[in-house]
Amino acid sequence: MKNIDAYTHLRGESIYLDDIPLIHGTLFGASFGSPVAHGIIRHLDISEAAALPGVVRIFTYKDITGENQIGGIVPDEPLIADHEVHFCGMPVAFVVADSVDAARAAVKKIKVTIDPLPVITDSREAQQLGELIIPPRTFQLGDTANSWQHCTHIFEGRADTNGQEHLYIETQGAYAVPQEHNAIKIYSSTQGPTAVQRAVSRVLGLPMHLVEVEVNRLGGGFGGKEDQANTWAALCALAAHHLKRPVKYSLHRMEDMAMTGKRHPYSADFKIGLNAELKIIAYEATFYQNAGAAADLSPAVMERTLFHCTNTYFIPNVKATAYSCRTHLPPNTAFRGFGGPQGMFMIESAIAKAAEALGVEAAVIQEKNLLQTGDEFPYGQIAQSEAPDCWHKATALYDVAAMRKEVNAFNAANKWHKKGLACMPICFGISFTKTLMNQARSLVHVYTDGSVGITTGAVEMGQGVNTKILQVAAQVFSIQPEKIRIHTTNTFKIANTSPSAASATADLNGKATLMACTAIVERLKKMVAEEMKVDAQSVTLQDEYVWVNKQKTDIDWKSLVMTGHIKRIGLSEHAHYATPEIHFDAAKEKGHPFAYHVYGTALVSVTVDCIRGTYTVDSVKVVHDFGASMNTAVDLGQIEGGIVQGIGWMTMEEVVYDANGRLRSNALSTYKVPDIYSVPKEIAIDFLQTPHDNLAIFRSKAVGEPPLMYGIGAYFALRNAVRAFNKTGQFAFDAPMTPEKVLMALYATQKEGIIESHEETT
Ligand code: LUZ
Ligand code: MOS
Repeated sequence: MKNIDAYTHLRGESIYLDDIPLIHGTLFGASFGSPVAHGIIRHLDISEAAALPGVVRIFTYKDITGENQIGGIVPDEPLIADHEVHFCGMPVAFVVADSVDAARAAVKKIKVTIDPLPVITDSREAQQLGELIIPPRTFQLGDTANSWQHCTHIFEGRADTNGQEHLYIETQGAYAVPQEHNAIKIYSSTQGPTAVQRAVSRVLGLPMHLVEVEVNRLGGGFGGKEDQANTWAALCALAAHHLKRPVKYSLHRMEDMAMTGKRHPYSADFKIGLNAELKIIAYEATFYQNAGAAADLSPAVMERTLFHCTNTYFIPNVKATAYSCRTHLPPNTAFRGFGGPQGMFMIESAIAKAAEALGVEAAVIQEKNLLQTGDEFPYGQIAQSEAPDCWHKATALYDVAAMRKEVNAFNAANKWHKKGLACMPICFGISFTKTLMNQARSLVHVYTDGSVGITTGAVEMGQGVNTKILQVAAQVFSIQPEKIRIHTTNTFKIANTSPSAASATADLNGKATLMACTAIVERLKKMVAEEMKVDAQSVTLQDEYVWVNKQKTDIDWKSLVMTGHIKRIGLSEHAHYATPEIHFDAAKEKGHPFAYHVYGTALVSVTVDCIRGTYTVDSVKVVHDFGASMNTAVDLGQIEGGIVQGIGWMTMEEVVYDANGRLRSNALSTYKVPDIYSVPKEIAIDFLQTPHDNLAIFRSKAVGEPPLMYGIGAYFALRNAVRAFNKTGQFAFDAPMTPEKVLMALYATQKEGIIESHEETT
């Protein structure tokens, strides 16, 4: 089934925040962000701005009627700066005017005097100063300290990953409309309608039942709108609440880039020990997460780094520690993979370091250490592993031996162009790591004309979740998709939703929908069975008709529904689903946090121009564990997009802050994302249908985040290509591998690498 949004997307008829018809009297907001990353506010002068034509009012923290606080996990983030600023772009004032232009013109006339304080942008520096968001955490398996003596080879090193701009095509925004009795309705471009509801309720000092949040769809989220849509919603709501007029704020691209957090940069130290057969015996890692100026989701992101620090390998002795470090960057936040990719990059760097020193292909080490069913993760869960199947199918299907031969032949024949190949196996845990978040609800109404309306907590952001939920209902009711409509996500219809995140939205909301639809069907079947004096088991729905004992009757869906209504059978249901089996003990750092894992293997090959440092990704060939895909078109799109986004993070996307904490890569002229010319020339995806039972909706495994991590292979493929040209030079494990860094690596010498490489002890 094709994506149900394809038709309106293609015609430009899909409705995003900025397409909502405006109510008469609507005003427009714009945020004045701090020009300084850290300092004390001495004086705020809004007089000139307030006097401009069209300006209605300028709000500051003094206007907040509730609490000046939007922090979720840790209450450490004021909505509007009061006396101190903690990052460039932190809201200091909110202008409301009768036009967008007037609001932005006024922002330019606001003057603030700030006494500057020292600015920290580096996570290691913050850690040394004791600037931690939460106490560090350590995951442990076996005993690393007593393992090193059993290792034949030991390598130590450092690896770094940079941030990533979400670059959702639709920027952040909100539209707040006051209602009677002080209630407020907010249209928000958010992945988390309940998160917005909570933040607005807190800032305005209103109970949650007076705060309605509605979402039609987003033009992308990628994690950037899991927590950080709250700010704009709360600012608009505050103004609307005071002025009793609708207030809208849709951010410009440069405002969005400067004011919102990104993927967390990480720095890590690693130590890896292998025996003579190249089995990894021990692995230690220390992660320094750059959280930015407030907690936001950083503690949860840090936790997922620990969960994924051994990627798809079994290592009997592991010790991984992570620090969430407070700096003066905009608070970094969720981004597809949620800390997992950073953890996985570090172990892949450790393996690459070992492979390079030992003169073997990294693939040899990777293959020998793949996670098997029954192996234990460092957090105590026992693996149901599809890793070997994915790996062996990929290497056979795409003939990795032939690919490697081709690369070697090319490199022997070409002096100024080199090819590189890397294998990238992945493993990603599906469920929110916070167990309580793994619940969802669905509200299903069947109308007397046989049409069906469904509301869930799922937010459609282009990932196709509504298509999958619709498929669930169509299958249970056995009716045509055209008879079903998925309604907007709304906090007054579905309460206490988890954000659409963690790849889990289709599973959670799909299962709730499955339960709701099944309950309605069961009631209708029982009615038919009683009427016909047959067993309820013998009544089925098929092809829009009621069947009894496998015989088609003349009762079609519509008459079934109408009869149900006449007989006063409930045609609506609200169902609640909570993922079974999962638990986690944070004191012991052990448990069974994930409903299941998704596996896969990618083969990535690249060609580097050794004069210019430029490169192309020739191919990405994947075998991916889908369980049993319920929609191959939607899933294919997710995989292709994930791969390209992952490659972008690892290669060309470079977030640059200067020492004063100001974003320099603040527009698309300076921040480069993959375009049609830089995407892989070939992407091949094999759908591995894995037979084991799982907790996914219709056994169709979650597909949102896992494929992003195939992109990590691009970094190591580039590294291999560079090393085919420069066999002795030392260069750091430092992503992204931009053309500049490739060029420097191509000509790095043994002594003076880009950063000095750490000595190996063998
Ligand atoms: N968000 C969240 C996530 O709150 N918890 C998670 O575990 C998670 N995982 C991936 C992406 N977003
Ligand atoms: Mo996400 S990183 O699943 O919002």
